[in-house]
Amino acid sequence: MSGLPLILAATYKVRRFLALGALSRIRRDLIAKTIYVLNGPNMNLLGTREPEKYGRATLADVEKLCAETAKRFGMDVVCCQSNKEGELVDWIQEAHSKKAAGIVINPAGYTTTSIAIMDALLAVQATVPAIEIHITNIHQREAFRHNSYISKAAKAVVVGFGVNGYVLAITGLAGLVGAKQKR
Ligand code: DHK
Repeated sequence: MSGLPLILAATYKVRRFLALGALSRIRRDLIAKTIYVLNGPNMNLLGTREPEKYGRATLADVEKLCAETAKRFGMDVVCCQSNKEGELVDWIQEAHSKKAAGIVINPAGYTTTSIAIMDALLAVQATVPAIEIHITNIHQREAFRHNSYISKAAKAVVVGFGVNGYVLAITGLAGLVGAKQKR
């Protein structure tokens, strides 16, 4: 091939290459990429609260860890903490209305009592999967901590890894929604 046909073929290849690039960018944008990281009551006291159980990392440290982990997958986080049950329910509904990729939730003291949080997670589970995380191994602790309402609505549960559990939960969630780790 020479002359004009060669130039036309080259132009076609370049345009096809650019179009495929644009398509893959659009597809990337269509994949939900925000993870809601929700922490329940007393998690604002992390760092000073029973450090022999919960460690010395603060909530700010945990949220930074979550943001860094999500970034590895091209994702981002919205981090919220509340001592109020209804506020956690509101954020679960917000995650749904904002089309978040998923929720990582440490319901803390509401784990064993909150039908409202369980119901909210069940209401959105078809499009917004939730991963439940506990810093401590709740099954090794007092019997009243063993029964989690939240587990009935969670896709998966991470317990006992300390604050690294948040890294595992986000990594698991990213895999679940098909996000690929960036180099
Ligand atoms: C945190 C809490 O605040 C407790 O109420 C749970 C959980 C355990 C945790 O291990 O992160 O029982």
